[in-house]
Amino acid sequence: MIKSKAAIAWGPGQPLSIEEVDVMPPQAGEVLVRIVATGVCHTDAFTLSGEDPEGIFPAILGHEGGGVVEQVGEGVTSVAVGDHVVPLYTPECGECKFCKSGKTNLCQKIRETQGKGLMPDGTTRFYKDGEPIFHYMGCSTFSEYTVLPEIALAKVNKEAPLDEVCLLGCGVTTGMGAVMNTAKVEEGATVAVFGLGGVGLSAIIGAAMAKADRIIAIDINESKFDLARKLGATDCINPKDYEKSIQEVIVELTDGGVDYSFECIGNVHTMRSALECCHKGWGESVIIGVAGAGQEIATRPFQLVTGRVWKGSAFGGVKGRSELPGYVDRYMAGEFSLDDFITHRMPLESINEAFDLMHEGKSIRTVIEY
Ligand code: NAD
Ligand code: DAO
Ligand code: ZN
Ligand code: ZN
Repeated sequence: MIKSKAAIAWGPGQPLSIEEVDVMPPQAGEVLVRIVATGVCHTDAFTLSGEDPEGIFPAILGHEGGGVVEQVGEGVTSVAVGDHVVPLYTPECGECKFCKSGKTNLCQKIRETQGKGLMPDGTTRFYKDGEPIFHYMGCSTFSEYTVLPEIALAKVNKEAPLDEVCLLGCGVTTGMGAVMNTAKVEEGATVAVFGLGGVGLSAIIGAAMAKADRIIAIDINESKFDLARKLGATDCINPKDYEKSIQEVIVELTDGGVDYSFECIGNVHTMRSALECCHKGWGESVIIGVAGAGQEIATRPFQLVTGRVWKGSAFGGVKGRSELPGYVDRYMAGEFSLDDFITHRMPLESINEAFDLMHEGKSIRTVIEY
């Protein structure tokens, strides 16, 4: 057992509390990881708010990390002490029906226990004064030391700076992957991106890499527009500037609608706008944002009858162990930048400030450095 500094979420709506926790040793098939850095994602805030139907407390949140393997449990063969790793909330076992299907990245091998905040054997590795603390999304990167199943670790290039490629553990891979894997945007396409946080801006990077002709960026916070343009947006639109609906505005701007749209907000109304701004006959809309518990999407079915396609994407459709290391290598080769995303850096002790900055719309990503 070791001691670890961690930010504990004791309950919904409460600030995180920085405390020392006990971390139990990795069991068979598990790995102890020292987290070097972690991003703070909107989904952490969503769970902390109490809106997340899967939210369990007390828990150690965080799922956008980069770290170093400290110790391996019995039978672990694919990573070794000293390896650099990115934790995966979407693992890849390679042997379940989902992994073998070749159709999805949603490995289900440890889904049941992960959803309950537990390791695959049904227990937790975190304790505070003898009381169990739950894991979060199988990652819990808001603890300096965390334990993950081997199948939930991507081994990445040791040359890659962990305080930057940690962002590939969620937001950046999600946005880029949704464009390149889920939608498969092609050269010359017209694209609309709703929401210009870490995920939406990454979708813009993906669309620019795919050589989309026109990339329309939509947000109600205009302070995001400069960076969106720098990353490749050709048009930036604030829906509040128009009397008519944003879908009508986009349909008019694009001679009938976009080829692809991406909802990167988590709002069921903008999900509808994203679908309805797509071109009749072929436009595809990808939902990436996570909506609150119990919320439902709506549109007129005729929107789909007339050829628009509505789909969703988790972690950009990326298979973490086999494909994420390639994203890290592409970053190292200079194909895209992560610097622009990191608007703030701070120690774990200041993590509540990172949540405030996100809520105030002042950050893209804050990186917590241990
Ligand atoms: P973020 O909070 O940094 O960004 C959201 C952006 O949406 C902000 O710029 C905000 O100003 C804008 N926005 C809010 N309401 C709007 C509106 N009505 N119209 C236009 N713009 C509006 O969030 P993020 O970290 O980029 O995450 C975005 C969403 O993606 C969240 O819902 C998050 O939970 C989800 N997410 C999903 C996955 C996945 O795998 N599907 C992965 C990561 C994050
Ligand atoms: O396999 O049923 C499942 C769930 C997999 C989790 C995928 C979560 C994607 C969206 C959550 C936001 C991620 C930060
Ligand atoms: Zn995330
Ligand atoms: Zn699997």
